[in-house]
Amino acid sequence: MQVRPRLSIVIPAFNEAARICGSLEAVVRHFARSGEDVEVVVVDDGCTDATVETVARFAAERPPQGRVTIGVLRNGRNRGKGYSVKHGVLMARGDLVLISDADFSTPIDDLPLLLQAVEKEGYGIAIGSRALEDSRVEIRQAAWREMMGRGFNRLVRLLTGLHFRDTQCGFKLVLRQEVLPLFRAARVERFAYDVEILYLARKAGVRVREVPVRWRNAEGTKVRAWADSFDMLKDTVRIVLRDRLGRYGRLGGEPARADRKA
Ligand SMILES: Nc1nc2c(ncn2[C@@H]2O[C@H](COP(=O)(O)OP(=O)(O)O)[C@@H](O)[C@H]2O)c(=O)[nH]1
Ligand SMILES: [Mg+2]
Repeated sequence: MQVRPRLSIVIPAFNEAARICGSLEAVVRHFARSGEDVEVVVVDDGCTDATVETVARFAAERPPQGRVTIGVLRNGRNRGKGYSVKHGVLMARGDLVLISDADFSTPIDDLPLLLQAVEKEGYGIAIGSRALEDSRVEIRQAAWREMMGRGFNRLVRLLTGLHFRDTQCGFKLVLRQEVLPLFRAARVERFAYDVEILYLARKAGVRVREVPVRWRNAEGTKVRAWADSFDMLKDTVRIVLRDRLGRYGRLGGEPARADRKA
């Protein structure tokens, strides 16, 4: 069996047969020269297309280079991006976990920016951001998505008191040991999962750094304009209510401490 990787890459995937191979190729290329052990975990979120077969074929046919292993984790049915990321992070074996959308709109080459924050500056979480002065948005999202993104982030700041400019960028790096209690407590299964993790991070005292990254928006988004925006807002309100009602309990309680000793 492969030695425990330093880095796991969790990719939530819902019907990504058309977009996933280019992403996996870029990942393999990125690590080809480094020789480090990297584990890619594609989380099959109840795909009804050929995502799983496509990933399996890629993993089987890829000429061995570097030490990247590629596996698929299955949700059994469609549960949502948040559930998929949680499933992936809980099962990942690396000390560091990169969470990325299947289309890698933020290229893997920007990983060192996040590593700098977590490995060198001591943050538990580094989140890619498209909304900071130094962010490099080279291919923009559709105007309605940008507007929705800005509006949603404003509401998140208002409702939660968090200060981030862009909670929703699909490129985040976490220190697994520090975030395990957060992901264990997390309940949001769809697109507002990021808000919940950031909210719980503040509650648990896990330090978060927002890092400006590149964004070359890939076509083929599956986010639905109205239905998903409404869900995200509803879930954000629920996060705050759940917390007020004490439902998140003591983060970093017994299981997390036991983990830390392991
Ligand atoms: N739409 C959708 N995406 C999901 C789901 N579960 C996991 N995902 C993944 O979540 C990510 C969303 O990325 P994308 O559609 O490119 O969103 P965008 O870049 O924000 O427009 C992709 O990797 C999807 O495959 C789901 O149930 N619905
Ligand atoms: Mg995308």
